[in-house]
Amino acid sequence: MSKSLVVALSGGVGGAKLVLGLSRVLPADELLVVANTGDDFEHLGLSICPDIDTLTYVLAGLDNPVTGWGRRDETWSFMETITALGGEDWFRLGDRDLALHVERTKRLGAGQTLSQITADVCRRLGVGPRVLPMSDDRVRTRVRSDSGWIDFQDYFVRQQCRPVVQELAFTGAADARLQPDVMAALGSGKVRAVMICPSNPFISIEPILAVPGMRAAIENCGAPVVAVSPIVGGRAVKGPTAKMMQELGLPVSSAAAAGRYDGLLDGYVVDAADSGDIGAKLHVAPTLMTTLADREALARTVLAFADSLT
Ligand code: FO1
Repeated sequence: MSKSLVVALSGGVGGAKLVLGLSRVLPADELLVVANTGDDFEHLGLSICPDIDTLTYVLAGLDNPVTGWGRRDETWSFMETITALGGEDWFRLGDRDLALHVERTKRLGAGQTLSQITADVCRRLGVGPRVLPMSDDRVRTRVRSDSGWIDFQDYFVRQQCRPVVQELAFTGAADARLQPDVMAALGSGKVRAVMICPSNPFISIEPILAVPGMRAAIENCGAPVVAVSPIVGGRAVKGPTAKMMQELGLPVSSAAAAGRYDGLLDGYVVDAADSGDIGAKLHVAPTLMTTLADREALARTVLAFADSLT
């Protein structure tokens, strides 16, 4: 039985860069993307799934290359009007992006699962690889700071990651069921590699690993597990990773980021500036992805590295 399936765990912007690279070097049916849903939230009465949408837009070539989230060629009439009406305008929803949230909210209300909706949206947008939520059940990342517990998007967007993070919680994770196609794929014996993409370990990867059964399914899938460090040269490429590590009392290093995956890794790809001992085989390579060529090159690197571990 050929082991050809690559299962990629990813959050939004950072992980999506490697996912795009993988999608350009693998046949569509050999890539399955497991998306974090801990960032999801209800806003203006809409169900919003930022990491699923970022991954979908990136794979569809519709992503906003400046922000990394939302769509390119957007218009903002809805937001302008929400502001004029005194509505909540801290979370910016472009007019085209808004249509997806409205349609998803309607379908969820009609009893469709997030997986069914995501699969249909991907089909309609011409996305080849499968993008699946880690679970169809509700999981929400929450942040405890000195003003108490706050929802993830309130922390990340409304408060621009200013609050000091004392603790993270993934509410609902303990009762969340592993998305069945993800479980089936990991149990199929056809997995070539599990890739942990360079998303924030705390807020994008740990919620995925917190779904009961996910860690065991990965450990028992019969394939190497390789992560790409989100830290380059002692700092995060973007987002609150480094700040969170400092606030959680961790060194801002690749080794500390890998420590969050405690024992799951067979291999770890770190940027030349970051190599240190982490108890898995190290592969030193440039991990900064600025261009499409960088994304493809890193994808080829991690695939070859994973293959070398079997
Ligand atoms: N991130 C921001 O920093 N500001 C925003 O206004 C914003 C809007 C937004 C709309 C749709 C969407 O899918 C993502 C959006 N994001 C925004 C990113 C979002 O906060 C994600 O959670 C991050 O990308 C982290 O994964």
